[in-house]
Amino acid sequence: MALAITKVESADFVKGVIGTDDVFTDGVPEIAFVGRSNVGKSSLINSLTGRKALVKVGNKPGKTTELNFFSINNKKCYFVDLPGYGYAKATPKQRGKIEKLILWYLMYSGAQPRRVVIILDVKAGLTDFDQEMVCVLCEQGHPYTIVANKVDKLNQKELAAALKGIRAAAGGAEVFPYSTMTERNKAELFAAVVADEHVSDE
Ligand SMILES: Nc1nc2c(ncn2[C@@H]2O[C@H](COP(=O)(O)OP(=O)(O)OP(=O)(O)O)[C@@H](O)[C@H]2O)c(=O)[nH]1
Ligand SMILES: [Mg+2]
Repeated sequence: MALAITKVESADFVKGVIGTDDVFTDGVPEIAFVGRSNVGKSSLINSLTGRKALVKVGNKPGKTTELNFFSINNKKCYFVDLPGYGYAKATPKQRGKIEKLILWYLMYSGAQPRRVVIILDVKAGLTDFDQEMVCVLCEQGHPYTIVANKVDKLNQKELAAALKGIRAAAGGAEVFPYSTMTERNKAELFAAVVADEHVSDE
């Protein structure tokens, strides 16, 4: 069934989690946001919730090391902001820890996210770990949508070429071009990701 959320009325930080927790199994549907460090995960959550500063943006890349839960409309659903992977300045140990936490969340935490949003920088395309993410999501049967963010950085021709490359690499997955700066097509993205209007499940 589609989530009955057509508009965000409230958005509140609940908690940051790094291991087993009731929040994974409390029956509140989850929408998870994953992607490389700095691609705009937190900006996307701010954009979709219409809050400028619900989640801190950009000031300390690689500093988020927890799974951060936000309650939307008094626990109609959670948005889960995941730590970014592949942060260039992180040590291999820090990077390994974050990758493990993300994989643990998707495979063993007991969470059944309604949808996982994989965010990319449209200029960078799908990286190796993004591809691994796609494989894990397929294996786990978690529905996902790829958002190619920061389209404001490309002209029309560059954008068409970049999206073609991403779609080819993504093997038929839904790829949604977006910019948290212009917020063009926000209503469509909201419908696809939050209201899940394209899903006609049991
Ligand atoms: N040009 C452009 N910049 C963007 C866009 N979205 C986010 N940014 C910028 O990209 C930087 C990173 O944004 P964040 O939202 O903090 O990215 P993140 O993925 O949450 O980063 P981590 O939490 O470090 O993993 C910030 O400087 C944002 O202002 C966009 O659509 N276009
Ligand atoms: Mg962030």
